Amino acid sequence: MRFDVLTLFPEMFPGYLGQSLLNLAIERGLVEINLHNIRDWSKGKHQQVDDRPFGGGPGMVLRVDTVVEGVEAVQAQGARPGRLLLLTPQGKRLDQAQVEELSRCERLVLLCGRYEGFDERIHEILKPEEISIGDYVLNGGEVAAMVVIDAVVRLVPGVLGDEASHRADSFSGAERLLDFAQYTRPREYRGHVVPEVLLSGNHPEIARWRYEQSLARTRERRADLLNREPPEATQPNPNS
Ligand code: 6GU
Repeated sequence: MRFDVLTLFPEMFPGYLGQSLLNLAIERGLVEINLHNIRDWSKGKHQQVDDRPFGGGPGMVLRVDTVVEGVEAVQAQGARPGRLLLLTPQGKRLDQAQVEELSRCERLVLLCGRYEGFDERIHEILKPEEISIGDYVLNGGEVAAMVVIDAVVRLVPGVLGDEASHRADSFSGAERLLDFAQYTRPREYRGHVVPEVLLSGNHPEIARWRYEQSLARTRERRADLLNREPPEATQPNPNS
């Protein structure tokens, strides 16, 4: 799977990309990540990528010409343009169903902005899918792009050591419940003990206990997950 990231701060990514699971996926050739500096498509000797908003107001706005030309140049590299995602707090909030769908794409192009925003014509011309990672404001889309890459890459076949392990994750599968509590040695620590059932060797009993745990925890912490519609079936996108 190929990712292309367009950002004003490509230097934010290598530390994160060198992290073990991702680095392994890159070394095994399962994942390719290309970083592009939006500034490379700026014009004039000042290499200005943003400007003051027409009509006044605070902050700066990313220029339409620089961004459109940068995205088009990156999309033209490679056999297919891929799916264009724009990271913005105005976007649709990312969830595991969308992560699963994105993990089936061959190529994703991620466009990171600053929170003052993009010239509106960028949206009109490029028609990106807009993604937010939650209801709070970040200084830029870079951390959000890393979140998208992290969540998607672990679903790429061969990346996780144990293929079964992500099927048991919170939010995956038809039933979207929080994970059950896990324990390892020691059996007792500062008077806190491991639940007896987990030491019983009775696997049907353990499975039942874990399910009840998940359900109780979800009811307590995230009741909103219990009243949701099942995830929609999604259509493959011919560009990605
Ligand atoms: Cl994708 N970008 C920014 N700047 N802030 C966010 C976000 C994205 N998602 C949540 N907050």
